Amino acid sequence: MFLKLKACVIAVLVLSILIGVGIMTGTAFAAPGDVETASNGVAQNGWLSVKGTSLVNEQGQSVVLHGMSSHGLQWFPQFTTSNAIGATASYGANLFRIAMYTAEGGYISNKSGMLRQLYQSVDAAITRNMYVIIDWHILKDGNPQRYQKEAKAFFKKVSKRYGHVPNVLYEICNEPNGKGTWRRIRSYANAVIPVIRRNAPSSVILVGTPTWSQDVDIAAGNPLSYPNLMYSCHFYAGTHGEWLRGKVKTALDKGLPVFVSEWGMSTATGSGGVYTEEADRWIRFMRQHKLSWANWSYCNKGESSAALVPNADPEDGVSRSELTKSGRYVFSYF
Ligand code: DCB
Repeated sequence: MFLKLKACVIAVLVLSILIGVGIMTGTAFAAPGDVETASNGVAQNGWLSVKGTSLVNEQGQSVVLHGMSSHGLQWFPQFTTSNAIGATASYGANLFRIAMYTAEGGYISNKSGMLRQLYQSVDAAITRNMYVIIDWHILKDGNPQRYQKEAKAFFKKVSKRYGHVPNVLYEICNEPNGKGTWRRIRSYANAVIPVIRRNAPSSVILVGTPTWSQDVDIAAGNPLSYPNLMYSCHFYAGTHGEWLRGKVKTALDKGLPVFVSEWGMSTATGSGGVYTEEADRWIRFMRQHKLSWANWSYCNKGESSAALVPNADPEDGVSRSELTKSGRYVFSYF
């Protein structure tokens, strides 16, 4: 009897130590597929800011964000629910990027519908203790000035709604290309940033760079003058190699803070590959320079950059068998 009681007390003790350690390390029995909150997210890091080329948390320590980017919100809304985003947190992600296309059936042609979906998605990421990027996903509309008026109205609204929460980062132009030169991006940024700053005085803002957000070296030659800005560099492992890392190196050496707000394991089309060896080089490079990143993309489209296999449904969590080759690779680095 007494022995049984003793065994019982020991069992309870061991169990509570296990639970305690789990909670402290934030890994409380996080089996892949469990839906939960980020363990190194907003509650742990608070408001972010930019010091030199580094992203730092409220305690002044450097912090690296990593997670998935959604595909176009107009096409894959089922991947931005609270459970779907939580599934990436269960693998260790502390960031989620919401790609809200301007063209291709996105915001410009369906303002109220897209705004509703965006709010639901951002709110979902917030409940998962994650940082979340609101991405004004210009692409076919190469020059961000094309929809500058709409961008100002949009960022006024969203910054008013989210300016008081530490979770949100604002990405003002995904990938300028074609006529979207640095001179034009600069002028656009100088029009949009003050609109955001009125409501979100210190939130981190990401600025896209010319040539599908590759020319960070050009931006470094004439950066903007606001604090708490970072500049986007995007890469696709099957297309962009050492030469693009060279541009990032040049930019960092000049003191430009860089954020990899989109990258993929495919070629620049979103398919082809995947290119694991080149991705290895990029991962090493990003670790070395403490670059934050979001991977393209969290969806089940039949293309090699997609993280999930066709028909996978993230609503009840994401099992390893639902991950594509790209998904397995990327999720292992959260
Ligand atoms: C970027 C875009 C992103 C695009 C991916 C892959 O574009 F930010 O929206 O995603 O990279 O191309 C793709 C999707 C497709 C979809 C298509 C159009 O994966 O499913 O049909 O968007 O909405 C890039 C990036 C780099 C370069 C070119 C593009 N580059 N681009 O270096 O030439 O032309 O889309």
